[in-house]
Amino acid sequence: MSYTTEKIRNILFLGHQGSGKTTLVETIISNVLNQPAGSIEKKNTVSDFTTEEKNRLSSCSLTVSSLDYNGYHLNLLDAPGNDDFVADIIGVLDMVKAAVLVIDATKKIEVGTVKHYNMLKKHGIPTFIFVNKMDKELINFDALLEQITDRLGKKAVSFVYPLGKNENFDGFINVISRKARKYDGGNVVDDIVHDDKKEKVLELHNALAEQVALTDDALLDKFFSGESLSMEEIRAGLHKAVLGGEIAPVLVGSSVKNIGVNTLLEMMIEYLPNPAILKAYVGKDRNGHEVKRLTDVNEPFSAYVFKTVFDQYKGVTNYLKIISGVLNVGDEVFVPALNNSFRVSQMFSLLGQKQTPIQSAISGDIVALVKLDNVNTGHTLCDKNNVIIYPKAKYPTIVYRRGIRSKTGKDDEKLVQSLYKVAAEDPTIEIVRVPETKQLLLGGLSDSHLNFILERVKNSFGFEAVTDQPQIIYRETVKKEASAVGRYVKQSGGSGFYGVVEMRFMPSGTDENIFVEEIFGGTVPKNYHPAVEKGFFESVQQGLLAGFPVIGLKGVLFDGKYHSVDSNEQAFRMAAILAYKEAYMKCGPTLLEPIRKISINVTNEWTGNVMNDLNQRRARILSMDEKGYGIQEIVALVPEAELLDYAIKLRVLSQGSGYFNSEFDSYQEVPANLLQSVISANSRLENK
Ligand SMILES: Nc1nc2c(ncn2[C@@H]2O[C@H](COP(=O)(O)OP(=O)(O)OP(=O)(O)O)[C@@H](O)[C@H]2O)c(=O)[nH]1
Ligand SMILES: [Mg+2]
Repeated sequence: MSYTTEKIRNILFLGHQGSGKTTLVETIISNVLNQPAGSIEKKNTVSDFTTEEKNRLSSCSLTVSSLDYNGYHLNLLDAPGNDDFVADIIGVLDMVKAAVLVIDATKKIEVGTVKHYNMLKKHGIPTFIFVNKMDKELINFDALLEQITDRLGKKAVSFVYPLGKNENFDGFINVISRKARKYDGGNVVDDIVHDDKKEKVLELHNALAEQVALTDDALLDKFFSGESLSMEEIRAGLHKAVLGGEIAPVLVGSSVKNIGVNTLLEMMIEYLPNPAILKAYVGKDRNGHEVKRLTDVNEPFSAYVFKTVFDQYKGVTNYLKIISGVLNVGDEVFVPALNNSFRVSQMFSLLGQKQTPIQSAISGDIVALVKLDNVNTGHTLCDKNNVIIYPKAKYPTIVYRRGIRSKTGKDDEKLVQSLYKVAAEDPTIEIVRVPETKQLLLGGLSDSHLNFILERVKNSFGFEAVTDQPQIIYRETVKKEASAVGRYVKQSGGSGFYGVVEMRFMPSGTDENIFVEEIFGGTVPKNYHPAVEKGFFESVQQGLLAGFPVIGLKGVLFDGKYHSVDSNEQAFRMAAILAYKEAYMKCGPTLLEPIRKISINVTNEWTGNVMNDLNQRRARILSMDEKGYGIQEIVALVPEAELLDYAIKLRVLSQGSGYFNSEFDSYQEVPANLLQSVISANSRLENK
């Protein structure tokens, strides 16, 4: 290996869907490797190589492209802009400390732009803003710059000023050096700064110098005494400010016309951090004590798996960031989560789907390992004698579920196996078989997210699925007390059955079902009480209102009769079941529905929409808090039945900016006006 940790640059490309991230990365690769650039339309880019990406003309998965350039080692991470695949971004936010936020100049600031920028800010990731598609028509750069600083904050400072007009966009003035660069066919040439632009460029230069001065007291004095800062002072100050996250430099260009891309590349290398300067990564040892690792080859080996990819031919590939130490082919690595060690037989450097074998990797680098059974996103790999476990990234909770069956009706088991393989790629996908209903549920973030998973299963394994509405698991309970006699008497020759019980049924006052006996004088002998109890607990598995399990019922055995020859446990069990059946409908039974606690994050402008809609979903608002960055958090209790389509609806209501988490809260009574319709739609009893 010809580079050190200091020469590595791990750079994450984020931005709204379609802003041009993949095309930009493609152009950088083409410039560095001196090969023709592929295009989204021709479906031949390095980053978008899966069938699903080619079908959609859009990235569905984060890809890594590693390049050697002028002694530097670049790992470019092209993220999908579509929210369905946000897990891929969340996985790397703690691993990569440099980013480029790509903006489509014609669309300006979009929802995804703000969302991604906030993520980068929250994780303290130094960021460049690349205004792409400058070759398109009707672009007003001054207005765009104003919108950028308005929506993303004053940290966004332009390093350049575009030249040429609209489709003739052909270069820019570097605000730092105040020199113009013009793209003349394939060549870049120096140009003069024309008079009409001089004033604007000076204004931007001064704004930039002021930002730099603000980072250092001595520079600030110099700046305000009217002295101009030297180029060296400006560059050093900018470097510090970018690393500290105080400035997000704005650059312009066109990915398809290859304008401004090399400037971006050079500036990323100059200003974005190298992994060696990162502060120590914190994890836990085997005993739960805090341990730290610097991004340093002399530290013990440790790495974090930030993404897992499945391919029907290659099997499972894990992408990992080497946090500390060195990893060599032949080394044994320990996976604390599995309490298992693996021998590394092969290691690869990545260029999209292309895997090039390598022998060794150093701290700070990003590489791929294959054939590590059960190793998955979020796992730490480490030296067995120096165990460290890094915290797993926090993924959104599952908010959208569908019932899944195989289309043929015969391949259910194979469908499930294939789903598990594909789902291993995505921490925001869940597959569960619901014990109560036996329904197989596929959970994710939205309908399009689940459709993507099913498309992948179809493309990889050939199994097609159909989806159904998830069945809601209601409960039943009672509101009144009633008693009944249960008689199970069969005495027709031979050994018979004789069991008679008198029982009271009433609300237990908790969610539990409780059985007690209050027998005086041995009317039901003690040895039969467990059989009565068994009959009671069997009965509550199915309420008689709509066939759902009963909760909160108390059964009291208070009287009965027995026969010295024919009584047995079976007879008393059956007698209890009969008493339950007799009394249940007299106890004022009702239906309980699952209530979920949801917390919604939405930008201020959509709060009104979201609140109006919640009111129509029988929601009870618990709190509403300003979370900073113009985001409100609304916490509410909402019946699960009202949330089945909420993941889709919230996107519409908030123009894609909102998201929510959800957890089970409690069971609550179905309102009287809805009871009959809920029973007829959901009853599991034979005669509804
Ligand atoms: N005119 C013009 N079109 C561009 C430019 N960059 C990208 N495009 C086009 O914009 C579309 C989207 O480009 P992508 O590179 O797929 O965008 P992306 O940000 O990777 O999109 P997602 O991965 O879906 O988030 C494609 O049709 C590109 O050809 C550019 O600089 N100028
Ligand atoms: Mg893309």
